[in-house]
Amino acid sequence: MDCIFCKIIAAEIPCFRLYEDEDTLAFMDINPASEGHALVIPKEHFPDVHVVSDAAIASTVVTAKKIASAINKTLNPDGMNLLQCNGPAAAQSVLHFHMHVLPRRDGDELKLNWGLAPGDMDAIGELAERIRENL
Ligand code: DGP
Repeated sequence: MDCIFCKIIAAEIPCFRLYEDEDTLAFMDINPASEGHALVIPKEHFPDVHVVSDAAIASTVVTAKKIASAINKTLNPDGMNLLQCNGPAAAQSVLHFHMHVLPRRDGDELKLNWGLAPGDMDAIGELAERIRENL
């Protein structure tokens, strides 16, 4: 299947991996909307919330909580959004169900549909290591 996240799960393309269990994978977003932006996905492929299984969404949310906690310890942000997008108007760009874990800073003015811009891979990799230490 031509799905970038399925390829990440299969280790066909690299990622800054944070956590993995039988059902889910968490890794850093390479187009971060904020410092520490991470993604959590079910290993089973579902395009969006309308078709994801109850088991897959449940395990994804549990892993997102774990990742949010580790990011909180690592970066001590002022807030955090757990966000999930479906369809073009909601700016879903990857059709594999995923949750964004988005650390927030006071006054960062982050809006929905924030747009994709590549991050600094060295900084993202270094941050992934720090977050993993807090898992
Ligand atoms: P969404 O726009 O809600 O579908 O979010 C998809 C996110 O996935 C977006 O923030 C950018 C990120 N992304 C896209 N391709 C890759 C990739 O190859 N690796 C990683 N780590 N993130 C990716």
